[in-house]
Amino acid sequence: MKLKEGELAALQALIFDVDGTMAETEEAHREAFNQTFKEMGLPWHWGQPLYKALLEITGGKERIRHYISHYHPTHAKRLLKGNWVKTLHKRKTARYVEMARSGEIALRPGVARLIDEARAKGIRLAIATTTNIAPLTALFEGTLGREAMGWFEAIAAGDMAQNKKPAPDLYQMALTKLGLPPQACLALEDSRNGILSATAAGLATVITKSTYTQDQTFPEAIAVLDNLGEPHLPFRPLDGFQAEPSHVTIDLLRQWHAAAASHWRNPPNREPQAPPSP
Ligand code: XBP
Ligand code: MG
Repeated sequence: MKLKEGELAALQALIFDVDGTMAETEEAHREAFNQTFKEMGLPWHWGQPLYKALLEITGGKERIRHYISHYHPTHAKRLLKGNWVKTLHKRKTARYVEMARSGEIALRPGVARLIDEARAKGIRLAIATTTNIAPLTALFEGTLGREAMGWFEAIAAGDMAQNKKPAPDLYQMALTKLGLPPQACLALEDSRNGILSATAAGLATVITKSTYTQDQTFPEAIAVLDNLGEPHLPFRPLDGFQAEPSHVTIDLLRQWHAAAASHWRNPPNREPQAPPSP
């Protein structure tokens, strides 16, 4: 679908991040990493402060490689050789999948409700996540049900793209699969790497901060909230964002999306146009 320059596109799709946005998954990922280190006889343990720093690197394999290079440089040559990291990560994924499938990770407030409303109102759904398909499928099996994978028309996950977040690749892949321009979509994210990725793909982004991203700032976001809220549990606006406490509905997202679009068309600090040459 091609839009004319500056044309306002109605909201047609939501693109969800998964880890941190749909569910607070990172403690389960961390636990799965630590269990795997133990199982493989490694004297490593990722506590929360260290894991927070390591989350700067998206993707499990990339995170392990970064940890080895920066925290165990003398072993790096040996450990980074061949498929050792891949094997470790495969075992970690199996552990995480077990936890997620068992239902021990809950969706965050408002996520299931908003997905239901989007489906009922014909708003299309997509996913852009750095985690791989197996953890994503397991999370859905443990929460929304196995059929939920079919509700998302476009899934861009983990190793499907060459570059993980903050690169735009995963969001660009989701947009290509949807066949929509970024102006017709909204991204839902929880992290700095996530919003950088979405913004670089041209998407307006709503942030719901997660456990590990509380002290991150999101000047690019069209809204920053503690969560999506429920009718009985309103969201709290954060980072100076002005809104009546409420729960995020499709109508509210449409309003924010339209306001963001008019802002893009008339940016407040636009450079003065150069006068036409005589
Ligand atoms: C989430 C991640 C993921 C998980 C681990 O980032 O970085 O890598 O921590 O997943 P985002 P895998 O929410 O920005 O997509 O081990 O499956 O790679
Ligand atoms: Mg995330």
